[in-house]
Amino acid sequence: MGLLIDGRWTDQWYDTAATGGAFVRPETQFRDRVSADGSTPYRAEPGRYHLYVSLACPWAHRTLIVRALKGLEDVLSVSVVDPLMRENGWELPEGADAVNGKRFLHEVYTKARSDYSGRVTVPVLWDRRTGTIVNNESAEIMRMLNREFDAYGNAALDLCPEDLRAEIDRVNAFVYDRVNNGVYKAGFATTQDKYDAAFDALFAALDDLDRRLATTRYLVGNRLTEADWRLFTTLVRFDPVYVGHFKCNLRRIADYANLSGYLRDLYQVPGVAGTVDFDHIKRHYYASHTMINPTAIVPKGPTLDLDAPHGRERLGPAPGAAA
Ligand SMILES: N[C@@H](CCC(=O)N[C@@H](CS)C(=O)NCC(=O)O)C(=O)O
Repeated sequence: MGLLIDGRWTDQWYDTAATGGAFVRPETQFRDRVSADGSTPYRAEPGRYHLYVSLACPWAHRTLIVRALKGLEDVLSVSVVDPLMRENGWELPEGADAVNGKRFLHEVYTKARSDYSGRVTVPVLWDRRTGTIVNNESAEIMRMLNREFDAYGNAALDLCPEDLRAEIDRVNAFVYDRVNNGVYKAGFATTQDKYDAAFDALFAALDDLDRRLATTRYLVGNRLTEADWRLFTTLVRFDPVYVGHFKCNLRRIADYANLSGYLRDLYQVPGVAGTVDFDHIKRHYYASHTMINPTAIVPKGPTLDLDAPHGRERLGPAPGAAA
């Protein structure tokens, strides 16, 4: 694990000394936009863009879900990095990078910007035409895939309808801070008080979401939206990884009356299960973060049955009707 400093790879762990033991996620740097109408330098075109992802990473996973639900598999190609992220950061297995032929993801970053300084993260949206990174912020990539490629994908599905947008943004901000990033704040904290604070905030938020999902099938407007998918990628990793590896062990998702069925409901939406890879998920976390788990042993459990009935039909419309 490391980062680029003036275009040179340096192997070092997150610096929590500067923040009193707290994990603080750095700002993402590539923030350009693909546009349907060519109003930005990056016009949406089939076959032009490429996505670098890790199947382990919850942020990259969100973009893969939108790609699948919007039927963009043939429009947007994908490279999957190796689940292990060690001293060279993310690595591309032999033959995985059909676009740039690179071995390390940091080489893709320096191809885009030779003096780049910062972390080398997934997902990355690459433009074959101009040979650069358009964007490496999953929240923004999700929005682009939801709307800008509608000429080539499932235009009938809108995961962020205008009338729900303000509420989606509000829920996203809460879920991001307390849950998506909350598990990392607990897991990467290097002092007891920062861990305790992140832990308490996380479980208070999960309790709150569980109450909210007692009466509605989905988080916003009782339609299946981006807000649900952003929560889903953390929930699906929770019991197999965050409970043990990140010490988020007050409760499992399986113990929650409503979140447990909600997780299965989302998992069973056609196209979604194919984006979930528990082998990559477990191997990445347990075997990459050797300062948390020095032996790199990957636990065999728990047993999960996300195909079991979820019983949430009575609370709202089926996912297809939510379009
Ligand atoms: N803000 C970014 C965060 C992405 C992110 O942190 N990805 C992790 C994997 S889960 C990563 O690549 N970490 C490598 C590192 O921090 O060096 C996004 O949502 O796209």
